[in-house]
Amino acid sequence: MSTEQTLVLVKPDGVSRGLTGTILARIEAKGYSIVELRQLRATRELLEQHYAEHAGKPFFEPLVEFMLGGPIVAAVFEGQRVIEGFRSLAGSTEPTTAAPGTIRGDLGRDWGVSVQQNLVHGSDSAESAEREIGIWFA
Ligand code: RTP
Ligand code: MG
Repeated sequence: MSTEQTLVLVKPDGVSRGLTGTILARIEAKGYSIVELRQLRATRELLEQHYAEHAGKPFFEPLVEFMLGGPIVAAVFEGQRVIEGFRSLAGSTEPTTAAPGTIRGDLGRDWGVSVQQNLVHGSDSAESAEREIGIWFA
């Protein structure tokens, strides 16, 4: 299988808790390589593009507000099956019940807010990865 790339975001909760290094180290330790890395403040326009599939859902506006709330670290990681591999490493969406051993399961929990603050984002398919890398690394 040929090498592929995925977009990873350390969301504002991960950056503000000082977990950027820990999270990036876990991904590198699994054997994936960083090919792009930057910290930035997202704009509403950027987030509306990134989360277009969720437009209109009840959590959309709280999600955008959360993602506007602080700096984000965006990275492109590369390796065989990295899209699937990173999502496995990240764990399921809800951090309270994400499996121990995963980023969300080990480092996250419910904070009683209106949206899941779950530390990371990872592209869910090759098409999403190409689209999202184009948004964050235009
Ligand atoms: P991601 O896209 O961030 O990698 O996470 P995911 O696939 O596991 O989750 P997805 O369903 O794509 O939802 C995107 C993000 O929206 C927030 N969310 N909160 N009901 C809720 O509180 C809720 N549902 C979704 C999470 O931050 C989730 O990662
Ligand atoms: Mg998703």
